[in-house]
Amino acid sequence: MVYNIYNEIKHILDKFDFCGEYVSVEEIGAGNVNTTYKLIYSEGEKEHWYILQRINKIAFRDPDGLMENIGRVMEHISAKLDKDDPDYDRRLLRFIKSENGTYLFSDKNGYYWRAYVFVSGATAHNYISDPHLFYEAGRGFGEFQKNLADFPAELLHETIPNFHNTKRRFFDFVAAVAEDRSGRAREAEKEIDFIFDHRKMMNAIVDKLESGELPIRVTHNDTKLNNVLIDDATGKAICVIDLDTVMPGSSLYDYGDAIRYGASTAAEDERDLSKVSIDMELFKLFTKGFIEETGAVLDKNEIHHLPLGIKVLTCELAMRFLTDFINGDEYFKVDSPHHNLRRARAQIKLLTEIEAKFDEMTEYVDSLIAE
Ligand code: GN1
Ligand code: MG
Repeated sequence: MVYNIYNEIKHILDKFDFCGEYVSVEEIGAGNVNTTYKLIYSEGEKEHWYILQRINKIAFRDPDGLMENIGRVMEHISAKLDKDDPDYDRRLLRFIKSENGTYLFSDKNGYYWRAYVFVSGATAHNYISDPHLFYEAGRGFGEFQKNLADFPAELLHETIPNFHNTKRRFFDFVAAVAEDRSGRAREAEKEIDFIFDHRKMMNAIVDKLESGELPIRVTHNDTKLNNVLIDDATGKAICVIDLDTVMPGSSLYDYGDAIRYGASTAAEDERDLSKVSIDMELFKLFTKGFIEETGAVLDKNEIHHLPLGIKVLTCELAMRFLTDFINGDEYFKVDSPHHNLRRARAQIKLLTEIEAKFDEMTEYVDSLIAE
């Protein structure tokens, strides 16, 4: 098995400036879009660990712009960190140069690759083993938001145009249903109706951004639990990763997507819908960590509306999974032909639970707004 993976990537390895001799490769990560490998190299007694990633070319059409964004964001964040902190290096993504002098290599098949130093002694958790982890995730993503509060948004490329533009995504969804190119729409009639019924709610953030009620901020836009590394020794958030979608957006997106994924009582693709609900303790822990970090940079009305982000992002993801199911699984990695439909159903159930707790969530968030 290791042998096969090696064969898949061996033509890439000598394109990057890794230290020492190749030892091993392992595919890692639970990413639904890019493909990620962990590499081990050795130099005498010393081991060097790296991450190598193949960027999904359907999702990301402008890898150069994407890497330029990450470079700028890293530079901005590094200026805010304490250079004397022994963990300074572990708080940043350190990319490895490729043979062409940039941080990207494009192979014969048009795939783009990049590599960076593996952040040692830290874990990207897919599930919450200890509730405190989610408080730290809130702090980690909150700190990221805070550090970018003064970043000039106009410097960023839009790596996936209209990424959280639910109005545009709704049109894509309607077009997919109308075309029904894989003949799957009739299997998902109930779910399709649910999305139509939630259209107005789903547009609420875009409406508020358009009217100026909510400010545009530089946001991460993909704040799943496994996109913040937690230090194994201290249990503290150390580094936010997966920066491909850092773009102008809303703080509600980052907050909402993190709770959608992390405070759910079941996996994103759970089959048994009776297990899918929202864990209010986890919701509170993340919220506390997030507002502790961002309380001084977000405005009060924005904080008050944070729970709207949970509803909108859960609905958006239900719609994205459903669209991809109807289109024949073009975008997300799937384990079977019904995987995207299963994901959509789990998100719909989750949204129903979130709607039932919405007032309680808003009350809690309001209780944390500083006077
Ligand atoms: C994708 O690859 P990953 O798992 O970090 C997706 C997110 C979705 C998520 C759902 C660029 O993120 O938007 O919320 O799957 N990323 C992109 O699991 O589309
Ligand atoms: Mg990821």
